[in-house]
Amino acid sequence: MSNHHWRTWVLIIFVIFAAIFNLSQSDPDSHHFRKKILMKEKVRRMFYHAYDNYMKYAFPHDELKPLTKTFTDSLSELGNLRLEHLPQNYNGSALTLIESLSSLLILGNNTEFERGVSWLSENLSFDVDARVNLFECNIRVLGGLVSAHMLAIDSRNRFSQGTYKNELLILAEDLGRRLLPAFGTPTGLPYAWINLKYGVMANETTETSTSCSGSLILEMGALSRLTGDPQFEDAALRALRKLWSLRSSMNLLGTTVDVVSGKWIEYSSGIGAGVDSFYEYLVKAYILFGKEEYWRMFQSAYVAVQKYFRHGPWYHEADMRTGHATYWQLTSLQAFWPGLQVLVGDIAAANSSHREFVKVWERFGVLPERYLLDHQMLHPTEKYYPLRPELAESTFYLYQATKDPWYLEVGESITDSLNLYTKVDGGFASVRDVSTMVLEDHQHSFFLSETCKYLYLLYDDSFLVDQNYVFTTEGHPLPVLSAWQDRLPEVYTSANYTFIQRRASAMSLQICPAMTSSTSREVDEKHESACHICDTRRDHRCLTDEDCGVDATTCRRRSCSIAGFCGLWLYL
Ligand code: DMJ
Repeated sequence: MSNHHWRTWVLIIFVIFAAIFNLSQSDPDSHHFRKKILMKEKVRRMFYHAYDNYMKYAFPHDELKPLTKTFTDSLSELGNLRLEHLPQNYNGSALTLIESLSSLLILGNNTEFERGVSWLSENLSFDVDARVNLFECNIRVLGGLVSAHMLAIDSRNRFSQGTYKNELLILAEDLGRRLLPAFGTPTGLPYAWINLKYGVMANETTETSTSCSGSLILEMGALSRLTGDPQFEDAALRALRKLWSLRSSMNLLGTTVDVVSGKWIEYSSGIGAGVDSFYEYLVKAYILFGKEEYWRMFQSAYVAVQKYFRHGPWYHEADMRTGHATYWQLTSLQAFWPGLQVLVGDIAAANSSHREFVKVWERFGVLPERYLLDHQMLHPTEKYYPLRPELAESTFYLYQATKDPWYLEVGESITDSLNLYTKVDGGFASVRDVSTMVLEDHQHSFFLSETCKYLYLLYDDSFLVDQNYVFTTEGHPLPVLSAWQDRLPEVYTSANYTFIQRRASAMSLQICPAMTSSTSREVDEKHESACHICDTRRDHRCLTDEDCGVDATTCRRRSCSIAGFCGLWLYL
């Protein structure tokens, strides 16, 4: 071949490569594919920075103090704001390791998972004189163990042949039995606190929260199904039923209740602290166990939330007796709500709330614990951000439901903020004050069980491919097994498609928030109605405004345009 020919061929090959390269640059799919790989690596590095530092400086204690590179035995401190009855001789339960197990598997690190399981099997004991919060211990420790056990025995053979002998389940059952005395109250509502060695302490407080007594059913139910001992599920279900029976005529619950008298102590509630996972567990228990009872409770509770707490994309708190708004505050914990709405198919509402949380995240760099909506300012004392997962969690669910690449960008911005503001040499530190970004010496275990996990799953969901899971409120996956279903929920059977549509859209029937008149602040009955009213003609064409319905998201009446289409909003 002549020199000239060579040059022509080189040029042709170059042009072809350049064209392919250019095509892949401009192809949005491959752009997102590359972004996912990049981000997945970023999140993986984040997880291991947190995990390795915990293992180096804190293990087998509970949590890492990343600034001083030391540890805290914090199980007894969780939810214990006044730091009462702290144990003297407690040396930790490897809390962060337990919380990391399912994340390790999702990241594909079977070896480290197996190493963790063997250490726990040989060393962990719950026979310790430690007073713990029932809710926290249930979601973090019991949930972590039960989930890891189920993942260890599933068909993917994650263990080197025959080395796993149900040790995590044995530990979980032992812990479950130590938690049971908490339910020994006249109402069946459990005490909020229990000593792992001695049971309920003398003069223990009888005040508990709605989430503490109403969100135990996933872990306790799973434990019963795995051990064949119904006591755990029975106790959790009895408590849940009792709590539900205490609802007001508006289907609202308060935030705290007395476990002996069954009387409400705090009548105001919302979807955040002290209540959040109650709603979450109703719908997730329905998915995991297929019991219609959970769905019925959820549906009524959800409609009440949309009606009395919702204000546009925001949710305020209200008094369970009157439905009147009490606190106009955004809290960081509320950011899980759009994720829950995705589970029930209420995507439009989920998306609009999620966007508002993202705006607040972007304004401060992270989500402040509490933000005063009526004054548009930070709460004077609750300015912290303890590495919470809720926004990442909702972002993951919304991406799963919509595949809208915008959510990948949100995940990127969350990841970048975490790396920028909270990463230190010894791990990831909580933010004490979001207005100054001063840090706190604490890496919470949920950073590994939830925050990193949901961010990772946003970019790599291969773990979810051949199995359906319900994620507990602490981010621990529980496989959805047909053997556990009372009856397979209709939403999961494809035979009756019309029914599925009806069921999915039952939640999409947006409920108009209960309007309060600005002067008397009395509930204006006129506005209390389901607000998704369809157009009278199915093709969205119209002759007059009367042919158009009411918009599901804004609750505003739609009007008929000059061109004869429904769709322009008439602001009432
Ligand atoms: C987690 O421990 C759980 O998600 C719980 O339900 C409330 N939130 C924290 C993390 O923010």
